[in-house]
Amino acid sequence: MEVAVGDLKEIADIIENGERFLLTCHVKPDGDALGSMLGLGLALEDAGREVRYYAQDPVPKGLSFLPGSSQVQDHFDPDYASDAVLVILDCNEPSRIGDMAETLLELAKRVVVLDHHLGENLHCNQRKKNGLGKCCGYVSVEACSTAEIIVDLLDCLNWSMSVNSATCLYTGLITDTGSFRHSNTDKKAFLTASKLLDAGVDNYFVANKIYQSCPRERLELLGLVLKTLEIHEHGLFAMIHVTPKMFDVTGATEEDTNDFVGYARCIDTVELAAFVKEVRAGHVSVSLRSKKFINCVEIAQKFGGGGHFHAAGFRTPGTAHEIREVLLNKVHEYFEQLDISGRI
Ligand SMILES: [Mn+2]
Repeated sequence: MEVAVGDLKEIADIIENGERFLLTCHVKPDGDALGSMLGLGLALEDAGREVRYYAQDPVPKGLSFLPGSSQVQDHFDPDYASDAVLVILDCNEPSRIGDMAETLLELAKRVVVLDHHLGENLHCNQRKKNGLGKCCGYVSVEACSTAEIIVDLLDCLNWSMSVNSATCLYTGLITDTGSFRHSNTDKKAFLTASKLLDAGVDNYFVANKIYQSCPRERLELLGLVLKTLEIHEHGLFAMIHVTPKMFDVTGATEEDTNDFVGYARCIDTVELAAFVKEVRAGHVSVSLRSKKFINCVEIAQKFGGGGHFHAAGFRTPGTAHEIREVLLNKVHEYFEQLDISGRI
C-alpha cells in the first residue's frame, strides 16, 4: 500500500480553477470530517468561490461551535451539484457518504477526494469507471487527519488562512489525534498545529468546547456503560456495550457515547478495546481501538467494516448481547493466530 495516492498539486489546480464547490463528508460526521470540510470551505469562500456543504447526518451539538457549521445542509440542489466540483472529505468509499453518494458522483462535474483512511480509494475506482478523469484525489494514510491534508493543500495554493478556517482545521487535528495522544501523532501533526496557531486559533477555546462541555446525561450513561465492562484474553481485550434501555433511562443520545471506547482501552493491560453500541433495537455498531500491535481493521473486516490500524469499526444487525458473543469468538480466533507469547 502506497502511503499517499494522488498529487496534491493536481488537486490545487482543480481547486484554483473551480468556481462552484459542493463539499461533503462521511455519515455521522466527526471533528475531522466537519473540521476539514468547513476549514476548506471557508478558505474557498474567502477566495471568492461559491460553496455549499452537504452531509447526510446533522452536525453534532458538540461541534456546533465550528464556524460555518450552520451552513451544512442535509440535502443538495441537483442543478447546483451538476455544475460544481464535488469535494469528498475524510472518506473514500461511497457508502461512507450515505444514501445519496452514487447520485452525487454521477451529477458532479468533477470529483475530488481528500482523505487519510485505508480503503478502496474511491477516486481511483471512479477514475476507472468514468474513464475521463472526472475523479481525482489525494489519500495519505500517513496524514494524522484530513485537516492536515487541507493545511498542505492551502499551502500549495498559497492561500492565507482565516481564523475561522484555522479553527475548523485545528478541531479536526486535535480530535483525530486525541489531542496528540494517538499513535498517528507525529512531528508533522505538531508543525501543522503550530501553523494553525500562527493563523490565530484560540486553542484553549477549542479544547474547552471539545473536552469540557459535555451534558450531564453523557456521564450518567457512561456510568451504566462502564458497568458492562468485561476483560478477556489474559487482560488484553476489554469490551463494553450500550443498549437502547440505557439511552431511555438516562435521556442521553448517541452523540453522548463519543469516545466511550477510550475508557475500555485506557486499562493498563488492555491492547484491544471494543464498544458495542445498540442505539436502535436490533442494530449494532462496534468501535474497535487498539494500542500497539493489534490491527483493528483486520478484525473489523471480518464483519464487513473498515478503518485504520488502531481504530476501526463495523455495523451489523443483532442485539448488543448477541454481538458481544460473536465478537468475543472472532477476537479469540484472532488472538489464537497471533503470536502473543512474551506480550502477556
Ligand atoms: Mn479523519
